[in-house]
Amino acid sequence: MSQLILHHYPLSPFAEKVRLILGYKQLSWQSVHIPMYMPKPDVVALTGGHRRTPFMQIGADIYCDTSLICDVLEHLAPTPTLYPDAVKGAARIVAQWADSMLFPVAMAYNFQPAGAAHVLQGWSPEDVKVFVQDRTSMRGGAPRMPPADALGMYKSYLRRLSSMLEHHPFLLGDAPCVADFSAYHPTWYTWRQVQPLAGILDATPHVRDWLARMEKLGHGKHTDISSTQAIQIAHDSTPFDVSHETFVDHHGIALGSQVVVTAESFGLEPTAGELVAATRTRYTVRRTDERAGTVHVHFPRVGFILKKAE
Ligand SMILES: N[C@@H](CCC(=O)N[C@@H](CS)C(=O)NCC(=O)O)C(=O)O
Repeated sequence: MSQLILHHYPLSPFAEKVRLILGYKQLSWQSVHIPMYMPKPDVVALTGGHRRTPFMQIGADIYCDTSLICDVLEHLAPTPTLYPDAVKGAARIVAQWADSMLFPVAMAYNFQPAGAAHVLQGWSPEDVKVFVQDRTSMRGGAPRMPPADALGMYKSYLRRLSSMLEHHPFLLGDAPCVADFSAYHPTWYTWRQVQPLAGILDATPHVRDWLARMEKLGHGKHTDISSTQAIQIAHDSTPFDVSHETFVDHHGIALGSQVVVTAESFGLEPTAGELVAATRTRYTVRRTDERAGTVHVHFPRVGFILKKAE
């Protein structure tokens, strides 16, 4: 099998979720650093439009969204599991809560003026301006949550996590599961990236200790490659055959149709191509790029909208 390639940047919380899972599963991988904001021509050459961070590549197969990346990594390396049998449903539900509720609250807290100044120190004023504009337009122009509201919500969420850690070392038991990785990345950001604001964690020592336990899992073994090399790898590879996968149709869109897949919210750049698979849990779109050749781009159903191309 081709190497796992993670396209990411060091400051990305969602990328930290995947890096730590790669460490937990002791996988070796190749690392491509991508830009933090648009334009991202080498990202789009592979994904066809989707611009969120991170995404994973295996040869000519591109996996978007960390929930799908988790499933793919679990399939490739089932042990240790992200979905322990006894808490399978709860693990996914808590992970989804952390990714969609805890994350924006934590980031609104982390990016209050003192946090933003810390993270962006050393950036040129032009870079800061472009970054802020990029994230504002990703939110559809909506303002970030006011810091005072974020503070109260974040404190409540940290207390809830702390309660979960009172009787065992990880959120749902004696070993980490997907919920731990999802709750880790926004709190890791507070702890490791915005130290001036990390005092908020002092009120929940269980959470602090758990962060330290999680960090020890590491990132696995990785080597750096360039985005040009990654595109060449895609170009020289053939996507996995998906023709045997059971087709599940909820849209009245036949396989072979030209479709567009878009995230449900935040970062709405669409990916267009031919629908070649739609399973219970994911869509696969086949597209051809001048530089990357023919690739299969995979999206989870949860969080994405499938439409027939106009
Ligand atoms: N649901 C997505 C969320 C990913 C996400 O929001 N990533 C942030 C970075 S942590 C992002 O894409 N920011 C804009 C960018 O990197 O261009 C996932 O699980 O992968």
